[in-house]
Amino acid sequence: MTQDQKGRASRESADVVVLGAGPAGLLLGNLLLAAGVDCVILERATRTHVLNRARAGFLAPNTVRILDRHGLADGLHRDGRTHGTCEFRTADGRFRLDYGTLGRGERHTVYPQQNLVSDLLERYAEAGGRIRFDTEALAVQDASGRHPHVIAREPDGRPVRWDGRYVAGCDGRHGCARRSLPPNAVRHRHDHGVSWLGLLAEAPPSLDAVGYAVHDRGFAGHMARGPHVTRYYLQCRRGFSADSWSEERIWEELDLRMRAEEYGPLRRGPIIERGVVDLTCDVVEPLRHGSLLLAGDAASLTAPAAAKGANLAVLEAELLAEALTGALRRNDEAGLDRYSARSLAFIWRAQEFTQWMTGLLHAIPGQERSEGSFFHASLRRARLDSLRTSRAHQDWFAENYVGV
Ligand code: RFL
Repeated sequence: MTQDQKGRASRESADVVVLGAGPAGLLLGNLLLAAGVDCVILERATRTHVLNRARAGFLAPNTVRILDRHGLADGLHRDGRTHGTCEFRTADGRFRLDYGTLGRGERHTVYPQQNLVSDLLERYAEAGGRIRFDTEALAVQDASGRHPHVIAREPDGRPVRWDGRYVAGCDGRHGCARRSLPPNAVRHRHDHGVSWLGLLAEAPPSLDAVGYAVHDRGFAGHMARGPHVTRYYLQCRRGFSADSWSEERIWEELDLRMRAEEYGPLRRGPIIERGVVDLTCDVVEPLRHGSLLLAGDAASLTAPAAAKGANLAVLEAELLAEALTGALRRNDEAGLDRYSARSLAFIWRAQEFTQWMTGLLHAIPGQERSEGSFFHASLRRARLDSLRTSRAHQDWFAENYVGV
């Protein structure tokens, strides 16, 4: 490939141009390569950035099954830990749910997302996969026409045009695939109205369970990420700046909401990462627009309250790989025709459970002192009580909590 003499975009091609090297794009790339489908991954960030981005940690059993099915689970079996207990702490006391023994008896595997990304990247490179880091997709063009292509910017700033038969938009919530959707694409949005200060502490977990604290001052969460790193969340007001509180203030607030005085101290350590997350969600419908197909966060955003995002990304990547392989290896587009409806069924189930979980854990912000607040707080209390006492409710919770 050479740069056009007149400075126009140079041209390259692949049967499938995958945008984004997150869990969705990297799994898709691996599965396409394994099926003998020609593809390339374009990734806006640098390799170092991609390998160090700490996000999810709780992998659903279905995610592990998918990775197993394709021989991509060695790392998580070696270094991941299974996990099956969560603990709710409220003004009425605390209770534990051993969800690994409830419902279908399934457990999470705790394995940091950046480790999964690193495994997938390594396997993709070993298989000879093409990937361009530091290359930002700017627009997907002619997706419903005869010459679908992606205009991208190379690391040196020069434009490049990638022709493909299909474009897989796996470039997340702020990616180019979403910006390139035609006007008939619908984006259903919902704002849970809640924000979290997300924290990563270089400290061992403080309890052997996922901790959910429901407190008058707001929700607090505790999730192990490994023996030396723990994720904490503190509900905060919208517009809160992540740097507003000192580390001391953060630990005091966590102690208070997690009721450390009653249930034991939290193990402190330096806060190595912090950021504010607004709990919003959306779903794009449909997920196919001609040759452009969306997967992962590009297809749907779920608020992190129920840890569904990375798991949906893996599930959709497998469905999309199957569908693209059918189209390119067998000249059969039936799978692509079904892709959107099949994925959306899982997406809406995940959204529904996330909505339920968000309602369980939070007071409605801004309405704490309003007329309806007592009613809402009492409903939440009744819901927690039902979860504490009803085996049927616990089985339902377990099935939805670990499932996608
Ligand atoms: P990603 O991981 O965002 O990857 C998208 C990639 O696309 C690149 N990109 C572009 N590349 C080229 N051109 C462009 N124009 C581009 N624009 C963007 C980006 O650099 C990036 O590399 O999307 P993907 O693959 O769909 O995966 C989704 C998951 O990352 C996400 O759903 C989860 O992290 C959500 N999530 C959790 N999910 C779980 O299942 N379990 C959890 O425990 C969990 N914890 C979390 C989470 C998300 C969090 N944040 C981000 C709010 C905890 C947190 C704090």
